[in-house]
Amino acid sequence: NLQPFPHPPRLPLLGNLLQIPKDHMAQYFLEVSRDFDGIFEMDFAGTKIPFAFSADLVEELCDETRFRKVIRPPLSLLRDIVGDGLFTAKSDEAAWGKAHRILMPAFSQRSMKGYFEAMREVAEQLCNHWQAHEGEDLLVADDMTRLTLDTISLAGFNYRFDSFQSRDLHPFLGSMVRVLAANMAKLTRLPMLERFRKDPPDYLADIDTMNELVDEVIRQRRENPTDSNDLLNLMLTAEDPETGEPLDDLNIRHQVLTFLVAGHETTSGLLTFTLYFLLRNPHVLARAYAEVDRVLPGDTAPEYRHLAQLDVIERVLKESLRMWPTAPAFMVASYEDEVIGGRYRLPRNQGISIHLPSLHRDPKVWDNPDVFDIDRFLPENEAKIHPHGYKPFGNGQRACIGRQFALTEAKLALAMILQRFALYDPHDYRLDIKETLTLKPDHFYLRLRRRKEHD
Ligand code: MNH
Repeated sequence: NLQPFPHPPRLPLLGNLLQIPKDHMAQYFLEVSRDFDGIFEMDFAGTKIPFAFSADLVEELCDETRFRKVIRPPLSLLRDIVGDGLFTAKSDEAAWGKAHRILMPAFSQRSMKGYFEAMREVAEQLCNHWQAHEGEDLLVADDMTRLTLDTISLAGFNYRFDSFQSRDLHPFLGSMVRVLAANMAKLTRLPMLERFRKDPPDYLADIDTMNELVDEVIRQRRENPTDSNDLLNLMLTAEDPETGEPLDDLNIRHQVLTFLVAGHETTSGLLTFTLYFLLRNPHVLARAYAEVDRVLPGDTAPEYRHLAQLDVIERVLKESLRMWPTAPAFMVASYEDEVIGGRYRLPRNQGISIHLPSLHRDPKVWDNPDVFDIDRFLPENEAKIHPHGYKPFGNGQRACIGRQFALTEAKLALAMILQRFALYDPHDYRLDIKETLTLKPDHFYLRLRRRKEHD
C-alpha cells in the first residue's frame, strides 16, 4: 500500500519551477495545499521536496527520535553569512549544543523580567513617534521593524540603533533584505544555469555592511565592559557547562548577527499582522481596548507584572500567528529510511518541509480556519487543540529560543499602543503579504489619534 507523494501537474525537467511565484512562495504553497490531503510534493527542476501540513503527519515529523532539523536551501544559503550561529547550525554540529547551553539561561522567564525596562523604553519611543505624527499615514511594518530591531539590540547587547530618530531605516536593514532576497531567488532558478550566475554586485558589499555593524557592537562592549549578564556578555564570557569551552570569536559574530536578524524580523511581522487583524475585526479590537483599560487604566505605566493579566492581547497574538505564522516553514529529515502516514516512503536524509500556514488551517484541527477567532485560544478550547496542529515557533530542541522574548515584547508594545491611541484604517487596506524569508503585510498604512489627555 505504499504510494508516491501526490503532486500538482508538472513538466519534465522543469517540474513546477515555472508555476512557483518567487515572491509569493509561502502563499502559493498554501493555495496548493487546499487541493491535497496533508501532503504534496513540489519539484524545483529536479529537486523534489515534500510539503507536509496535516497535524497527524506533522506529529510524526516532530518525533525527534526519528527526525531532526536539517539545513537545506534557503537556510543553507545563509551559512556564508550566519555560519554556525544557532539558527543555521547543523543539529549534530558541536557549535549548536555549545551555544544552546550557554544562551538558554538568557531566555528564561527571569531574564524576560530583566529585559522589560529596555522593551518599555523602545515601545515608549514608538508611541512618542506616533503621537508626533497624529493624523498622518504611518507605514506599520517599518515602524514595527524599528521597534523590534531597537529592542533586541538594546535588551540583548545594550546597543542603540535609535531608529526612531531617523527617517530612513538603518542601512543594516537594507543590506539584510537584499541578501535574504538574493538567496530566496535562488530557490526558483534553474540549477543548470546557477553556476554561470554571479551574486548581484552589491551582495558582498551588503554582507560587509552587516558584518561591520556586528563588529561595532562587539567592539563597543569590549571597550566598555559591563557586569550585566545580557546576551552579549554571555557570548563573550560564558563557558559551556558541558565542555568548559567558551564560544570562539567567529561563532560570536555569527550569533550576534543571528540574533539581530532572527530577533526582529518575525516579531515585526507578527505585530504588523496583529494590527491588521485588529482593524479588520472591530469587535476583537473593542475587547482588547477593554482589557487594556482595565489592566492599565489612564496613564498607568506598564510593569512586568501587568503582562500576565493581558490575556485578550495574548490570544490576539496567538491567533495572528495561526493565520500568518511569520516564519512560515521549517525543514526536517529522517535518520533512517522511513514510511510516514503509513503509506509514503521517505528515504533517510530526504528534506521534508513543514508548511505552517497550511498546517494552521488543517480542517481536522481548526473549524472555519480562515476566520480570525481569538476564542480558539481560550484555555478550555486550547486544551483540545491537536498537540501538533500549531507550530509557529518550530519544534523540540530546535524550536525558537526567542519565543518568550517575542511574546513579551509584542504584548507590551500592543498594550502601550492601545492604551494611548485610537487606530484607523482610512485606506481600507487589502492584505498584501511580502515574503522575504519571513512574512509581513506590505504597504499597510494606518492613522491614529491620541485617545485621552496625558500630561
Ligand atoms: Mn525565532 C528558531 C519563529 C522570534 C531567535 N524561530 C525559530 C524557529 C521558528 C521561529 C519557526 C525554528 C526554525 C527551524 O526549525 O528552522 N521566532 C519565530 C517567530 C518569532 C520569533 C514566529 C516571533 C514572533 N526568534 C524570535 C526572537 C529571537 C529568535 C525574538 C531572538 C531574540 N529563533 C531564534 C533562534 C532560533 C529560532 C536563535 C534558532 C534556535 C535553535 O535552533 O537553537
